[in-house]
Amino acid sequence: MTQIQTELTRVHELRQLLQQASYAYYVLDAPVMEDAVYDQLYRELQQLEIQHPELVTPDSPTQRIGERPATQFTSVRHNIPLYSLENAFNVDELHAWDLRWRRQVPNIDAAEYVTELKIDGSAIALTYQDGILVRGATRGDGVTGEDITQNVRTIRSIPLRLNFDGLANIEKIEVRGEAFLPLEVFKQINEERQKAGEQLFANPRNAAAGTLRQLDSRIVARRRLDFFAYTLHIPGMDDASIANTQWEALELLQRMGFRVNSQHQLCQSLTEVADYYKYWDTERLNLPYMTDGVVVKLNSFKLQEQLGFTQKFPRWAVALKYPAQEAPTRVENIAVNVGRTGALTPLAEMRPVQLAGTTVSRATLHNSDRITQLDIRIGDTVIVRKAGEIIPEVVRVLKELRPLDTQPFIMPSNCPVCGQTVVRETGEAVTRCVNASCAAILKGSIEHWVSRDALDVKGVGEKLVHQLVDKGVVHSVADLYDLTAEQLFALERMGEKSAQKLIEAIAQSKNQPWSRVLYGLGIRHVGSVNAQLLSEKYRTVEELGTAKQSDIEGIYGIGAEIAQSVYQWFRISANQTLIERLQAAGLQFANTEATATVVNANLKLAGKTLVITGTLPTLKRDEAKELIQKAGGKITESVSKKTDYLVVGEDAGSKLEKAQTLGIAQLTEAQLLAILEN
Ligand code: 1X8
Repeated sequence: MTQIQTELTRVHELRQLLQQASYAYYVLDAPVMEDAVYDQLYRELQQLEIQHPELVTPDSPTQRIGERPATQFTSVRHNIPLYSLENAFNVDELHAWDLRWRRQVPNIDAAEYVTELKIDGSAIALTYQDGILVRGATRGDGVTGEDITQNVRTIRSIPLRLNFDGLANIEKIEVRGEAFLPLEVFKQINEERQKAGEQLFANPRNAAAGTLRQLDSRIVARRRLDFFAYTLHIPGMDDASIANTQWEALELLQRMGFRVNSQHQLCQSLTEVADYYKYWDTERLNLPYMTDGVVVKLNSFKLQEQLGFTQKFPRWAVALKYPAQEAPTRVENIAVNVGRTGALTPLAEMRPVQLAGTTVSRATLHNSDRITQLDIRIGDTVIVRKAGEIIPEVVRVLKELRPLDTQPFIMPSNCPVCGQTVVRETGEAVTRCVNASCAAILKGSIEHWVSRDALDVKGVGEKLVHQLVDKGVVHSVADLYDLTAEQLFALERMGEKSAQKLIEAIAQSKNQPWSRVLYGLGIRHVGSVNAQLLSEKYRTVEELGTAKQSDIEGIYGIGAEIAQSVYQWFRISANQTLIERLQAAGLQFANTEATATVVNANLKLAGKTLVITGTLPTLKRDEAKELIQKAGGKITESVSKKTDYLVVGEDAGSKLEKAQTLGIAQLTEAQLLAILEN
């Protein structure tokens, strides 16, 4: 296919996707797509249409604002349209927006901006006549919405009568804002729906929109919707000097009795705006409601009026959004990886896509159950998600876009590396290669042995391990200790010096303590924490190797599954041979006094729950986490009554406030390190 053909195909695909998504959202009330995903697809289409204006058609989703509202509610025409906001996805695009409006009004240097959090809910317009709420309407397509007055009345943070203290009695007022569901309520609703076997809401925004369009307002009342007000329209407001700026309008809304989000800020420069955006990027995750960006508005109403609106957006405001955590892409291949435990893991190889600031082209599919459940096929368009630090995963398949000739994925019956028949035990989700000499298992085992938390052999990485195994130089972890500098020097791209250094690094690993050696053996279910627990109780490999399964299980923190796995591992003769060889090579299979105290010290935080907030002076987040976890502590994201310590760094935000309210002990980095070292 030529480039233009590919692009034309993509344009059709995007239009179909967007059309289906907005129909599902606006008419059926059964959303099929995250907003962030919609935005991304929309932008991609917009971009393609800018490059190829000849491809634009009147029915393209870019040519209108929204779908027509569903018919159950009475339609209402908004007196003033509810515009949507132009999106910016980074600070550069914020600057571009700033330059654009500045070109419209020559001779302006300083301007004030108001920054507010962008609430991920559903916009509504409220009309007050002589201070009484007379109408609540959904945004709809911006021009025509639906009359949801009965439902709006159930929202407790919306005043039914305005507080006019100190204000002239104003005949007509229109207030706009965002109706939303607190995350807590959202979770609860979905739990109930799950129990009732009903379709789950994809996110709080859809749950809020769906709730607002409930015909039975008694259900709405039970859903505990909330509302933040952010816009005030009073005819002749500026002339009457009722409010001259957005800042004053927010104050006035508050005085009238509305809930206004308290996190708004007056900024004197774009730098301050960018700082606000950066600050909330992480801090917003601690809020009890969902946000997806920051709304930036020019403060002065006079300036706003001067700038006016484009076809779709106000020129004086912009939505500065946070990068998508989800994005659509196409599965080009499903590869099958074999790990060190022999587990076969399907891996989706996808067209590269930008996700939360990184390029993603592969996602694990975990096991064949997961594939069957999602029914992922080569050629499918899928939604991938990156949540926190977790590796990307496929969330769902957009079945509507599936090409005609796809085949369901079938797990191979032979190991893709060694060709031996694979095994899937009944009741297990995992298919395994059980050939002890499978090259993939061997490579994985050696990579694990040399890894940082195990024997920490510096300089031995994936590439070297693959060469050593593929060339037949190494057939077992123990063979590493028989390597000579000459053998390494013979490998591709290996200098004499580096070969010598590697030999030294391998020799150095003989000093690593018994707990690390145990972890390095790669016994299933024995991670570094369990290895520490076991090595503390069983001070030599002989003690552990001859322990009864029930005794192992008796150790605090070790469950039946782990105990069984350890017990069985020592009953395999190849493993006994491995231990003998490693012992002969000089590795540590017993605790010395020194290593014993290290192990004890490492469990200083056993059973404790910690939360980290702010930037620590020397440790990176991950490093602090790792230290705490190795000391037996548990890390959670948010502060609760169950939190034992809050580790506080610079620029701590709402977590600190919450900890103070709950009276939770705080630690500085120095105090944390002191606990770990004592
Ligand atoms: C949408 C939103 C706005 C604000 C907060 N959350 C939103 N979802 C705000 O101004 N604080 S403004 C807006 C719009 O104009 N479409």
